[in-house]
Amino acid sequence: MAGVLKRRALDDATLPPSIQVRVDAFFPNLPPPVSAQTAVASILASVRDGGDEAVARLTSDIDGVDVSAAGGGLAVPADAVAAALQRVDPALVAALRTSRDRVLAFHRKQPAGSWMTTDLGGVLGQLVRPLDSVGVYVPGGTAPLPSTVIMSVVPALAAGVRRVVVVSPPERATGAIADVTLAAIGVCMEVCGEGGAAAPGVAMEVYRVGGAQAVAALAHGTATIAPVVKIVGPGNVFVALAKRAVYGLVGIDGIYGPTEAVVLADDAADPELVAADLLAQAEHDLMAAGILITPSAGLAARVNAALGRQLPPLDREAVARASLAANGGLVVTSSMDEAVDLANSYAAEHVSLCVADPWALVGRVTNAGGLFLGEASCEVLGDYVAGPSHVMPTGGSARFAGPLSVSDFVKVTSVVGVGAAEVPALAGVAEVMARAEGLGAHAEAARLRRGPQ
Ligand code: HSO
Ligand code: ZN
Repeated sequence: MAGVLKRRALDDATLPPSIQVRVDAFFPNLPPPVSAQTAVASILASVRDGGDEAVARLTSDIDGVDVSAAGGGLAVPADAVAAALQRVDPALVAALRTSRDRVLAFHRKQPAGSWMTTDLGGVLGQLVRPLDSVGVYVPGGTAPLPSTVIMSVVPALAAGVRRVVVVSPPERATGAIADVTLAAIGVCMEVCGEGGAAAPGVAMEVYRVGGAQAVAALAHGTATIAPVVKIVGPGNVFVALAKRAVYGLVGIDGIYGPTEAVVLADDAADPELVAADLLAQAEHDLMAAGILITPSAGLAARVNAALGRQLPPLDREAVARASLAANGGLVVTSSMDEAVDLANSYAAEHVSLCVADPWALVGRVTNAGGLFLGEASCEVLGDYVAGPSHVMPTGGSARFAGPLSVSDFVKVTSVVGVGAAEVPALAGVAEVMARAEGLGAHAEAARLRRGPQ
């Protein structure tokens, strides 16, 4: 029987001490210590009641940027997006376009069509239609993630959503969303709008606002930002808690916590590649988890040595080292079966199969946001360009949820078209059940359809 790998819950315990200090500092009117939950509740109420002014005050306090009307406002105009696209490295623009096209092609294959049947009597079926509007949260902070724009916006475009609202925090130094993020928004805009190749007539809007205040603005609406019907995308703990709090008022895709990767490897795996994949995970942030699970103690030792060699030259060595120490692991099991059981119980966002015959394990790894088969299929390809969205379930939610997909951007309406031929029999059933529930009006509505017996 496999043991368990534990992860920390999405609460204050997951906040690095630096953020806990900031929470206290920004809410001088709340009795310390201010928890992330309390801070988020306060932000949501402020924006609900105070609209744009509250958003500007919070953005000034938290991000140090003036987004009031006097400071240029919240909206990022299309020409600012176009200008950023001109400023960034053309090689990046080309890469973003390739990524966009592959992600679009992948999501267009996801079946989400309406259907009708006459096999069950009358006409029964489902209408599957795009959501009217969605808000896409794109994290900013120390490492802007333009890939997250592609991975969240493009599935919405593939689903046919007509209004896509992107929010991302402005950088303290410039007051703007990072150029690389704007460039990714720009390549998505290229396929929208009048005559847009992928999404004709789709309007994209961009606002420079982040954190719980962005989620609040999207959910409640402000004078500048009209409310959306669903909010998607990853973010920090404040974003995650805010999404959880507004769920019901709007839809959400999921609650995303720290990113996590499990590498299942056998003795034949290349330790340099396994170490590289663990480090690619660990460099995300202090809370990211990169875990090797293997039945080979020899491989674990070789990966450990490779980690030691590969860490020092990394730009983000300190982050990677700290997250490996806090949340990483080299776990040696007694067998591959036990390794798979452990991975299934952990239900990681990403599971890489660095084994001789990855297809032999595909059917056995039942809880994973994304499965990466073989040493060539590293998670990093999935992060940027393979095709599926890299927005995937974390925190064990892969037990019940999957990656962001077209199904997140559509709603299903059932269609019941019972005809004269079918109604007597069905109404008879309904009438009996209604009487058992003591619902006389229901029974009568059915009886009138049943007609004389
Ligand atoms: N691995 C992250 C996504 C990402 N990686 C963005 C690099 N940029 C969570 O799936
Ligand atoms: Zn990544």
